[in-house]
Amino acid sequence: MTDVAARATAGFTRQYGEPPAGRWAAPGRANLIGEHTDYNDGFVLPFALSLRTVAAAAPLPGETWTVWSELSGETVTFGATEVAEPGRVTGWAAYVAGVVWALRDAGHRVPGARLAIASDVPLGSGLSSSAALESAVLAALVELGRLDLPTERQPRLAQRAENGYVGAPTGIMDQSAAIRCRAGHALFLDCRDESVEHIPFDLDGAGLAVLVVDSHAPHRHADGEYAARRRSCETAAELLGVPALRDLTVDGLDAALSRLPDDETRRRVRHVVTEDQRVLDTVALLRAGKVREIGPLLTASHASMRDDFEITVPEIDTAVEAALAAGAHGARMTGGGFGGCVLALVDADRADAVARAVSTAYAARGFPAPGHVTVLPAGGATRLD
Ligand code: GAF
Repeated sequence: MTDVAARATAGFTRQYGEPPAGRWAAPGRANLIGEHTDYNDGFVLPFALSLRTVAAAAPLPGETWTVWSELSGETVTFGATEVAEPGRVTGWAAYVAGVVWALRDAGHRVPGARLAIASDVPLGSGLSSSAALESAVLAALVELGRLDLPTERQPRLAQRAENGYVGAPTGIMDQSAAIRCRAGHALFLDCRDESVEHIPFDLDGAGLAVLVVDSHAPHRHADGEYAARRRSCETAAELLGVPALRDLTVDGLDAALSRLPDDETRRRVRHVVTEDQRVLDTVALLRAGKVREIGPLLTASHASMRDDFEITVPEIDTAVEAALAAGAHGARMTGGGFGGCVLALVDADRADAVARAVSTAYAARGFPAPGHVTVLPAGGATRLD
């Protein structure tokens, strides 16, 4: 298939009869560690993928937005009425309308535009295709309209599009990764104050690779279960009298857990508090150049998601177990859960063998064949020309 930017340009030219004024790209992401910590004001450590979504765009006079998507083959047009209130545009175009809505709601004069979207980020794989779409569209509109919205404030706005317009109660991680990541680095983000540190993540230098396995498991009840996890965490923070679970520490964990009413809530809290600590420990190792040594933290994160947060599924657990048995230094599910992808830290020359071992384990359990790809940390949203 041709390059994603070329496909966006060709789509634009075919749909609108003229070339775009520019092309803006935003990546999907894998989260190295720190799952379901973002909406608890905690820490995350994602990195951007070289898989990207590209928005080719040109300004239009007035308040009309027309968007074509390669994936659906549809063109959707909406105007001021549809972006006056959340929910009026639905389906994939809601992510685009949501960005326009959130910008206008924040007081920006959003230029009308024509857009064409092409993407290499797989949908529904937990690699954050929605944040890539929002972030590419946002970058295009900010530049076309010369809007006063510095990069570090863009993730919050893209998140608002998703929370307020699309109606998904997600945290700030995915949009931050899509917008703020740097090539060769993981993004250490404090989700409370949105401060970031770019942590060198030199896989090549360490002779390592990150293998991403797409479980191809159907997302089971992902939306409802995600919202339920978020509610449990917020209720627990309220019961414990802290602004967010981030305010608990591993040292004070047992005392905090003893004040909670039921075992399920205790397990949810234990996941979040220990996961925050695992992010800090991972960052400390990476700062010291100890890349291989983060493996056990990744695997511990997976166990916590499986046993305490209960967001994994059999296909995902099978992939993690098979990768570890085949010699991965660590492996964990990445993303919101209930399907999606696993990442495994492997010796570069073992990546194929580990991928084969996962496929064999899948076949033995009768699961449809998984996908796999090795990835390197890439950069965040950018204008292409
Ligand atoms: C999804 C959400 F969009 C993120 O905000 C984050 O909560 C993640 O699940 C879990 O870590 O990707």
